[in-house]
Amino acid sequence: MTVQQTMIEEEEDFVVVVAVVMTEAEEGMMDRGILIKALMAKTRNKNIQAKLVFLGDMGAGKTSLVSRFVRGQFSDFQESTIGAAFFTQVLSLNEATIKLDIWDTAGQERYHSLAPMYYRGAAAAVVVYDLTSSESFERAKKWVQELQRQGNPNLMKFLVANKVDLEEKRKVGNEEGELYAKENGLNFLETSAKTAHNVNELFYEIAKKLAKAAPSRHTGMKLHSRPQETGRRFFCCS
Ligand SMILES: Nc1nc2c(ncn2[C@@H]2O[C@H](COP(=O)(O)OP(=O)(O)O)[C@@H](O)[C@H]2O)c(=O)[nH]1
Ligand SMILES: [Mg+2]
Repeated sequence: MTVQQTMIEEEEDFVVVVAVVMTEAEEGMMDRGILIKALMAKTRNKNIQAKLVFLGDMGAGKTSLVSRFVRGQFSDFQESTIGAAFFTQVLSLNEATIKLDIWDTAGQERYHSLAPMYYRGAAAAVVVYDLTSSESFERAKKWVQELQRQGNPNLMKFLVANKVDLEEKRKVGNEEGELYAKENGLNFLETSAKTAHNVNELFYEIAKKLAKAAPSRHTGMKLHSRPQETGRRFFCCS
């Protein structure tokens, strides 16, 4: 029995590799060209690479949400992020394979000037607040305003109320968050990085919306906004 690795498609740094396990008999019978064509037909869905940025007050749970999703872990003693942290995660949907480049920013004021670097090139932004803190919600609103003023107009925006496991300490009602999101054209979700409530849902919802927004016929596209001078904005397909 042999394992053949067949490169189906290459798009700069996004390569789809399919491993095929065949017996020797099958190997003898199988024409490699036919095999590759069959695999290509099977995997001919969209390959999308998208930049996703997490914004919000320090302590809201940005790193915990990303860590819960990417590593399946949660720590009650999560260290503060310095500057920003980068993660990648590949999500497979029926209609697309999405590689998310996730930027988890630090919430501290002293890093604020760095934020545009992260959200300007993003396809989607998640603004997180801690539902046990009204200040955190106010800070989230400031981030939303900044995105609306300076971000890409096509940027997909999500508002996330985190720490829903701390119901007894809740300061921001579900309706309050939902209403603000609705009025400002944001998608809204309440999550808990601690219990994992709605965490997968958040990332898959983002992925689904990105897949839907991407043009349907091409493969290997990148969902990053391009600088204004290129004359192309938001979805640019290489
Ligand atoms: N109870 C609870 N605590 C959380 C949750 N998410 C994060 N935390 C805690 O809140 C603190 C700040 O989290 P962190 O992810 O560092 O926030 P960030 O500054 O936004 O990245 C840490 O002590 C986490 O353990 C949650 O969903 N529930
Ligand atoms: Mg952090």
